[in-house]
Amino acid sequence: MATIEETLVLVKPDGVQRGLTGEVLRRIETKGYSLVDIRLVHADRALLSAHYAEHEGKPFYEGLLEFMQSGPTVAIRVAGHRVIEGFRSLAGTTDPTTAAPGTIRGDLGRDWDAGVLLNIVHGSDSVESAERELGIWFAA
Ligand code: DAT
Ligand code: MG
Repeated sequence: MATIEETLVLVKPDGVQRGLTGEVLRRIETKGYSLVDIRLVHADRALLSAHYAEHEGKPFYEGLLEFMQSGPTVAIRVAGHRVIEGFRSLAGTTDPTTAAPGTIRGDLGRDWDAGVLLNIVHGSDSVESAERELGIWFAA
């Protein structure tokens, strides 16, 4: 039997500002995953440059860090078998304009011409990313 995985889900500042935190939590819970920990974080540049290290140097990087500092983020530790790929499936693909209907990004997101894609949620993409990111957002 596989061990229970944990993943980091973020309701990003656009999702929090639009009042979608409850809707994201509802989708996680109705899928059957467990909420293990949750906190509201107003992220600073140091936290975000650690979280988004893989994207440093990309054209959208500065805009992404600026947007992520524009308001509070809700960080959630979520547990369940195969929850890492399961939440990525619930979230949908990166671009909300073309993300499949039925997904969080497909149902709730759109293009706002913001320079960076505003897509409501983040979900870790691998076991290694999840461990690293949970350590960043849930540091003591
Ligand atoms: P994901 O969040 O689906 O894992 P990612 O890790 O490639 O996507 O990118 C991180 C975030 O950066 C993404 O949620 C939105 C933004 N982003 C990615 N690619 C972008 C692009 N080409 N233009 C603008 N913003 C982008
Ligand atoms: Mg990613």
